[in-house]
Amino acid sequence: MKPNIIVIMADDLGYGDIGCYGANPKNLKTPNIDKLAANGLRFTSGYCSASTCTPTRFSFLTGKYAFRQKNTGIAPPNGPAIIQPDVETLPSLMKKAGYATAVIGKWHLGLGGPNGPDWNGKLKPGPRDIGFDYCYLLPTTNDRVPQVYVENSHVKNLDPNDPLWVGRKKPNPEHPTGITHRSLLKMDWSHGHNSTIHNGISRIGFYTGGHSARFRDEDLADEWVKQSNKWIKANKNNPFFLFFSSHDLHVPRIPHERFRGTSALSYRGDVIVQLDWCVGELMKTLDQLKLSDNTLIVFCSDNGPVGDDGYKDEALEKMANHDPNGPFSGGKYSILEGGTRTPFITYWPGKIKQGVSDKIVCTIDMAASFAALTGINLPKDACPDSFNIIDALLGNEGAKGRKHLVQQDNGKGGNYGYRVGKWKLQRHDSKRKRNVIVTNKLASSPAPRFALFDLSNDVEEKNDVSIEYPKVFTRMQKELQEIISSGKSRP
Ligand code: NG6
Ligand code: CA
Repeated sequence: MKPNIIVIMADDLGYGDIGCYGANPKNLKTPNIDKLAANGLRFTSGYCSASTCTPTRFSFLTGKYAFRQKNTGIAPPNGPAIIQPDVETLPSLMKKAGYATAVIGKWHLGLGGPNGPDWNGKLKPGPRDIGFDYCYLLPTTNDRVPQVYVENSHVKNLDPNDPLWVGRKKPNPEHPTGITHRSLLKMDWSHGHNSTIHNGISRIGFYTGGHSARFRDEDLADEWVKQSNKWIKANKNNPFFLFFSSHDLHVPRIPHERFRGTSALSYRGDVIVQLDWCVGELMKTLDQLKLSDNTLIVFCSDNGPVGDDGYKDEALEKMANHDPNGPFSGGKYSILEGGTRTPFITYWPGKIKQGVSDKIVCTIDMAASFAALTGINLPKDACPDSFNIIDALLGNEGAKGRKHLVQQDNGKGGNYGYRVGKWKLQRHDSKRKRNVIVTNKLASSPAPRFALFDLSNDVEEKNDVSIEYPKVFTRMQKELQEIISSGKSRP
């Protein structure tokens, strides 16, 4: 039988945030994720496509660099569907291979037509129009309104007598916000995040109504696990593809009560422990159903780490000696390695040998790779930047991984990283370099338009060697421009 595939994508999880990538057990423990690594393949050059959420998720599902399409930057609460129904996607390929497909967790790729989501009606197009049979979603991120689940094409538990309204402007002068009712908040904001209040936390955007549909932040992780277990059980007799899209550790970081204080850090540490628990629960379910030996699990992240991302949750103050970005510089919002080089583990008992791989692999490659794994022909123009690197993902002898990779920050027209072997080219079209995790507060410093680094002795990207290696420097600039201009990078 064809193997089941589960992709577990963490949110804002950095390279150094978990035990098997060097996190000190005195700060936090991640035994379940570590178990994946201890019995699977841990990549040291595993990447997501971008250093923010929406473009990475877009690329993951479409196999296309997000800088090729407008509106792929961080999606707002009322953003329309970004991936159009006629596009070949990872889940549509899996369907061709006979798989049942589902996404459970954070979506953040827009819902509905050009005017955005019809919250009280049918949320179409959505995941079910691009290849998922089933979806159970947090529509955007939990720091954005509204706090409701979307099951398939509808807001779950919505009472028609209390319609849900979502907007960008304050609906009436009395509407309580993080500014007018700041003293009532259970977690204060530090920048942005000061509009409508729900569950004692103010958010980005405004909403009213839909009270029966609203959830508690504390319960999200439990809900993803519960719904995933249910779906896996219902599909245990056929091959399935599950995109488990965790919200941990995105802000607002609100662990369930039972996870509070489980790390020696702030809530940021506690929600990593919570994420690890989710991984353990999924593995337990697979074991119970005797599916473990026939299931490939990929564990990854959607962008690098950030300390203060808009709430006063003491993430920075209580970081102790924890290195969220491991040995790298930069994090979320940055094209430095810390922005996109993130945990990446493949696990398939009996099939993948335990080990550590230095091959370059990226979340964007899962489309072409899983098509190959499941015997599906990838149409020539589909998923134009996705490479079949299944050999590298499975740790097969002689596997090569990617030759080159473009990294980006947010949306179209931003900054780029371009990695080829040990070389890393930085291209800053915006002329600012973001190095968020170190200095924080979205700190940015002036950056030259182009710079070159030798990652074999400078993973921190500190010494620009463009003058020493002029040929490499100009060749890589040219190649990057060709990849950007040509509309595709897979031959
Ligand atoms: C930013 C938010 C940040 C986070 C990010 C998206 C402010 C000041 N900052 O605009 O908190 O939500 O968007 O993160 O509002 S992502 O991981 O989903 O890309
Ligand atoms: Ca993210």
